[in-house]
Amino acid sequence: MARLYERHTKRKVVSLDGMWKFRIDPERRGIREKWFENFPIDSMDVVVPSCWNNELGLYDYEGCGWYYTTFRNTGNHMNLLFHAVTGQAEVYVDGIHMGGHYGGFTGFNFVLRDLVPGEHTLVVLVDNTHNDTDTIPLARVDWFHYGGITRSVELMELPEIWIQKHRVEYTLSEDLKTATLGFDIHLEAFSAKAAAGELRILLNDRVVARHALKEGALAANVKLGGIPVRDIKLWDIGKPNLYTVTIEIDGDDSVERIGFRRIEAKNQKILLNGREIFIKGVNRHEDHPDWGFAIPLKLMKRDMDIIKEMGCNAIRGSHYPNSELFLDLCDQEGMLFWEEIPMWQYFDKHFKNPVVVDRGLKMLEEMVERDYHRPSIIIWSVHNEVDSNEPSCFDMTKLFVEKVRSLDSSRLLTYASYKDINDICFSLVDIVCLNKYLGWYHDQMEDWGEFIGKVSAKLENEGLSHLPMVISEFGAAGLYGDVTFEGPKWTENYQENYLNYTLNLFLNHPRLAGTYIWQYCDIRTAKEMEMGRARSFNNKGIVNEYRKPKMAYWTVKKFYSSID
Ligand code: ADA
Repeated sequence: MARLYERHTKRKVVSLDGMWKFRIDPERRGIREKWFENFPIDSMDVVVPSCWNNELGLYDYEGCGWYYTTFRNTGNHMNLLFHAVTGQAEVYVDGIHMGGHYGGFTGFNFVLRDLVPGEHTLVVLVDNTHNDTDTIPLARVDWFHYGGITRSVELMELPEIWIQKHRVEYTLSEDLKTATLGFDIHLEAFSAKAAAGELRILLNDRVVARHALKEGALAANVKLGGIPVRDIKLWDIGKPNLYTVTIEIDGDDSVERIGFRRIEAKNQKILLNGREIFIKGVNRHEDHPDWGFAIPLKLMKRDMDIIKEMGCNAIRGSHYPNSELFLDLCDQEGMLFWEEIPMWQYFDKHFKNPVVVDRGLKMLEEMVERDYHRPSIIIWSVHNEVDSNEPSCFDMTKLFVEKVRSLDSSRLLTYASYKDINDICFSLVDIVCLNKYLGWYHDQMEDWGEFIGKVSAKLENEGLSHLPMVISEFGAAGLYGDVTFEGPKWTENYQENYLNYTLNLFLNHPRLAGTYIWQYCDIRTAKEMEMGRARSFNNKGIVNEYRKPKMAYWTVKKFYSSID
């Protein structure tokens, strides 16, 4: 399953999820031996989507892997859509290279035109290698580089004229009672003979606009605006009022879900629909010992239920664009979301590397274009714990921020900083987000008050005192089941005591607009980090990797449930 609602009612959509053939390629022989034409017979049967690291014997494998399946096409033109393939993907249909895609957490597609009816082969090379020079993410990260076709694959039959992409925008009246809709729609035709007809826009199945299409155009851009929607029901935390927008032409349609809401940063506060909110957040990786990144819907729902039960109103998708299924859940359950690209702990040499900068820009573009319509997403973040005290970082961050703002000016923009009083990039963003582990890696938890004061004074001195401050990461490890009278570091007691102290300080601190606890669940870490991580896991989860609660769960619930 790719999404929680039907995005096309007129297209025939076939899921290619299921059993595929798979073979690892550690020596990278597949290209020269043309596996895309003759797939090796000594391959194994795997489920797509999944991570190959969850196959027996491949727990640690990072490298290249090849997938093979067949499909039958019913129509002349098909859209082949991958929702995520880790690292670099190369796609072959009937032995012909369709193209590739870089980036493991956003989708990509190929339009297969004039396909002869019958059976076709589909072969995918997945290169999940990372380095310390120019991949995003780098090899050294604090999560595991699971490999594979980790999210769904779909095949859609395309009519002669089809809706290639669309953007639904809206403005809200000051009293938040009326929305004005705007549309930017791109149509493609496979032949000039294709009949055009009429384009219609429906809001909750009611036609709100019509537009006559010109005959004979091979491509068309339709811009419509000024369409009023009165007495709107706002989307809000725990009140997920969603509207269905259908863009329809004679042979095709595209369905989008939107929510009317306004997010602002003003006078050190974050406002949702004109109301000051305190972000009660948690950092969540998409990780589980049995599924890796390829988490099934039921587990996503369980995570959402536990996070809501804990009193959270926000989730940070640390540290990459999440599954669209999980984001659909956030939209329909009224959960705020922070989305980012996996630029984790980069430094000067990377900021000056055009490959890194270009890849980062492309990932930001794909993330915003993919998830623009989601009411749950209130924050876009451009990197995590990079050397933002470097002038070269300021230059790169400026490019990244300009790219995101050019695609979407309606959301808050930030990055997660661990340079705090030495950071030189805060002027570029809407909110200041700080990752700090006082009382875990260094210093004492009692140093937090002074730390917040120092950063606040820095912002004051730089004329940035209007920016809200959020603690975007804080926490301590607690090994599940390790409970002692003394409660030293690594015990559940220490973690519980740590979160008790910090949440009590943060939730009552006038200068803070929110907190994201590190982290929701224990996760597997990369081999580059394992010597600093008991069990080769990051153990700062409030629940363990099997979602079993630690002592800290009830402390978080006490604090997060005590305020709105
Ligand atoms: C950093 C990083 C997280 C995690 C955390 C930790 O803040 O952003 O991904 O590694 O530290 O557990 O130390």
